[in-house]
Order: sequence, then structure tokens, then C-alpha cells
Amino acid sequence: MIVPRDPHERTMKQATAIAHPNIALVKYWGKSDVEQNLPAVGSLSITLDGLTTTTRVRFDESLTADRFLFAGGEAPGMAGRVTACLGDFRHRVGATAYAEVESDNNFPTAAGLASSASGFAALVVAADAALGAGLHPGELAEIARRASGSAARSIFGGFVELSLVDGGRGIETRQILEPAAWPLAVVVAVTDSGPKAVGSTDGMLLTERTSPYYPAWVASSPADLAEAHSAVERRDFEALAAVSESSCLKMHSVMLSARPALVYWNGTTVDCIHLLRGLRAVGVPVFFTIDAGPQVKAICLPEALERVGRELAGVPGVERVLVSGLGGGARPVAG
Ligand code: 2P0
Repeated sequence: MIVPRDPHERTMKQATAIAHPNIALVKYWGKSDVEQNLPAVGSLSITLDGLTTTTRVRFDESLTADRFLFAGGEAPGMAGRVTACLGDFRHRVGATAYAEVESDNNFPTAAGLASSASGFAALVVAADAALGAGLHPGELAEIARRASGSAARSIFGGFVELSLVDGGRGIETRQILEPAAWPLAVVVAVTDSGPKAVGSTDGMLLTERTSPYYPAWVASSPADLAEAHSAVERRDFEALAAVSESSCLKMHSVMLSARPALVYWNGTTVDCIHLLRGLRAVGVPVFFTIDAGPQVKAICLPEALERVGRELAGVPGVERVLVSGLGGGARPVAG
């Protein structure tokens, strides 16, 4: 429980924001500039609604360092990245005060659900609201992106595209379709809730250095993005399914061809892929995507949700399934 020093400070310098994780359908894997955390490829994602990060930021001139609490406790593993992101934010808006940050998720952090994306999106939106800085969403996405590439996408809701601009020296992130305009559903099959073996940043750098297929991955990304963007605009589920599965499998192909190989899947991951391909082959509107971990995300039309959830839950080795619809972007809330 944070006790503000006085009511004025509470009004002026503290705010709470929520953000949701997102799932990329056209994947981001690789950096063109590690220092700037610039992605080597654009990406296209959907923002979820059922899973939420809530973050409170309180700027206080009397603090001598930033402080970060996660789920009520110290989180030394994340504190450095939180401090760096806050530093970036202060630099952008000309602020000097350190901040106390309290964050929590209403979903399992180890579920392979991009909690860094919702975490950094909520952080920058709460910081912006606390200081009344009024940065526009594109600027917030830019600050969040430097902390975690996927976080830029969680600033926005629904269908979101992160594009490379200026010959790859910058990015632009924007919503391409509101969530209500095409209310897809998502089932996450958790096949292993342990921590992943190799984090995304290390995995990307290894892939870039060692996979002979990495240049082909980067070269093929713009066409996938254009195809997915068009499919979303047309609400063409089959077209989105085809390009999304292809992008996912190409990303895992460059991971598998790194030395040493990055094998994020387990046997249950593969069983889920076969199940979902089988369902789609008999006309069930569903496709899969998988990130840097063994969980399988099934994206489906609402009418298929009950069956997809039931069938995935029945795959031996699936620990549990989480269900979500599409949600809005990161935003301040009362609290
Ligand atoms: C994505 N992933 O597009 C891809 C697919 C994982 C696999 O974005 O290094 O944790 O912090 O910028 O944000 C993981 O991204 O990576 C990720 P960093 P981040 O969702």
C-alpha cells in the first residue's frame, strides 16, 4: 500500500493504467539495432481482453532511485528494464523525479503470454498519466518499444501493425482494425508453465548470428505483413490463417536452424498443431500460432470457440486452456 505524501501529490503525480498482452500473427524476430532495440521486421498482432496487467506509477521527488514491485514483492529480474524504460520516459518529457511502480497481472506470468508487452505498455501509459505529459499513442509506443519490441503493439487495441519506416531506422505502430470490427477469439493451450530456456532477446541475437536462413526470414516478412494487413481489412479468415501459420512456422524454422538450435516446442506443442490443422481441414475456422515458448495459441471465429477449447483441453499434456477475446489498448484507470 503506497501512502502519498499529501493529497496534492496524489492528484498530480500518481496514476494507474491497464494493458493487455498481444499475440503476433506476423512475427517479430530479429533486431536491426540492438542498442535502440529496433526490430528487423514489422509485425501484426491482436490485443487480448481477458488478460490484464495493472500498473501504478507514483513519481516522488524524495525518492533516490526507482523502485519496482511485482505482485506485491521485489522483482530484481525486471527492475533494471523498468528503470531503463522510466529513464527513457523522463528523458522524453523532461522529468527528473524517480518513481515507485507497483504492477500485477491477472494471468499466469509463466504462461508464455508476452507479459513484458502488457507490462511495459501499462508502465508508459501510467507514467504519462501520472505526469499529465499527454504524449500521443505513437510516442508512447515508441518508448515502450525500446523496452520490449512487442510492447509497442499493446499500446493499441484490436488489430495492430508495427511497420518499419525511414528505411528501417524507425517504427510506426498503429491500430488497423478495432476489436469489435472483427471479434476473433483466442484459446491458449498451456503445455508447460515453466520459464522458457532462452529469452527472446538472446534467442533473436543467436538466430541472427548463426541461422543461414535468417536473411530469407527478414526478406520475406514485408510480403507477409502486406498479405495479413489485406486479410484483416477484408475480414478474410482463411487468408489470415494461411499467412499467420506460415509466418509462425518460418520464425520457428530460423530458430531451429540456429546453432545451437532453439527448440521452443515440446511434444504436446506438436500434438496441438496437428489437432488444429485437422480441425481446419474439416472446416472449423481456427488456426494456430506459437511464440518463443511451447504454448499454442489457437485463433478462431467465435462459433468455433467452444469446440476448439474443448478439443485443446483434451490433448494429453495440455495443463490448462485460457480463453480470451480481443480488447482495447493500454489506458489509464481509476485507482
Ligand atoms: C512477437 N516475440 O512478434 C515475437 C514472436 C516472440 C516470438 O515479440 O527483445 O520480448 O524485448 O524486444 O518484446 C518477443 O518480444 O522482445 C516477441 P524484445 P519481446 O510477438
